[in-house]
Amino acid sequence: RTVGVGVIGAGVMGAEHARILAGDVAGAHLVAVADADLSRAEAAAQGARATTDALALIADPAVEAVLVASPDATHHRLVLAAIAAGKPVLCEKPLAASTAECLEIVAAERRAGRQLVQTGFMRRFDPAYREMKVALDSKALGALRILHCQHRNAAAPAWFTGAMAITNSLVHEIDVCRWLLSTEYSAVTVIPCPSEAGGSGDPALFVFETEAGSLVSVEVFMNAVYGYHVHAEAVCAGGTIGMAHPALTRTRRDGAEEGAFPANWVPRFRDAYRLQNQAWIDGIRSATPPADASTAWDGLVATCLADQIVEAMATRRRTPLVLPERPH
Ligand code: ISE
Repeated sequence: RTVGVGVIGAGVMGAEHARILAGDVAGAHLVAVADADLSRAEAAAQGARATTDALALIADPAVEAVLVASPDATHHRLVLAAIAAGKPVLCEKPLAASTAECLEIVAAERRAGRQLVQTGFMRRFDPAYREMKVALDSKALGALRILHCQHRNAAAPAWFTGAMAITNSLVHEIDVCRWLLSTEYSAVTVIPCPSEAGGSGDPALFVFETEAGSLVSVEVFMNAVYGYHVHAEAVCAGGTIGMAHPALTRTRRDGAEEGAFPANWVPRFRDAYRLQNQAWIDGIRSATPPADASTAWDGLVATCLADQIVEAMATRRRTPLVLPERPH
């Protein structure tokens, strides 16, 4: 028996999730897609039901699990509705817009008595990050000193506003680096590019100190022009391990060598999304949520730290990072 999934949101990510769930994941079938724009929902549904009513989709008995990929501000309400219906929910990042909203989700899940929420930090399933994690966990390269990360978009998406470089983009690094290094952050220093001071803060450098005594440096550049490029290199006492070029092939001609960059994150993380969604479905079918996946608490950590980093960007001071007490 396969799990019936309803997808909410049919933008870039919702359409991609619907495609993955309809064809690329074993043990699942796509039941319905909801979007405020019915024609967009229909296009993503590929013959499954299409609706403009997200709450009706959650209530639909044929929908056994819900994937939320609607605009960030709607996540909180929809995740709470899925929990109230007792349905597993995979929510695109960020889990919610504020720490208070995330805490509500964590509390609602606890009241439900079982793990229902997975946060869509898919990089934890990316083969390159996983290879780095295996190497770092083995300590074969010695203790980690610095993890250098680059997070570049060719151009900020049209829907980008305000502090989204932090709340929508940097949150990926916040999540994947603490997972990769099995540590929490103790402080952050934010340095916006001086020529952009008082302006957009793009690009900006974020330097984290971790409880494990290492550094994590992150460049976020939302308008890097040349393409989408995410890179990480771990510098350890006895060597380094970093990602290879994102393209699988190189072309040589006219005395030069080249490898293409994708236009956005969808091709770069295609495997990660598929493996994440497969792990989610496997977890539902076996009643054992995937061990490595990002939980509601991990979603809270990312949003909570992002809020503090937005403040740190404004003050430009080294800022200690704190988390609320984790409910037991
Ligand atoms: C976007 O929302 C994503 O989630 C992408 O993975 C990220 O790289 C991009 O910067 C975000 O805007």
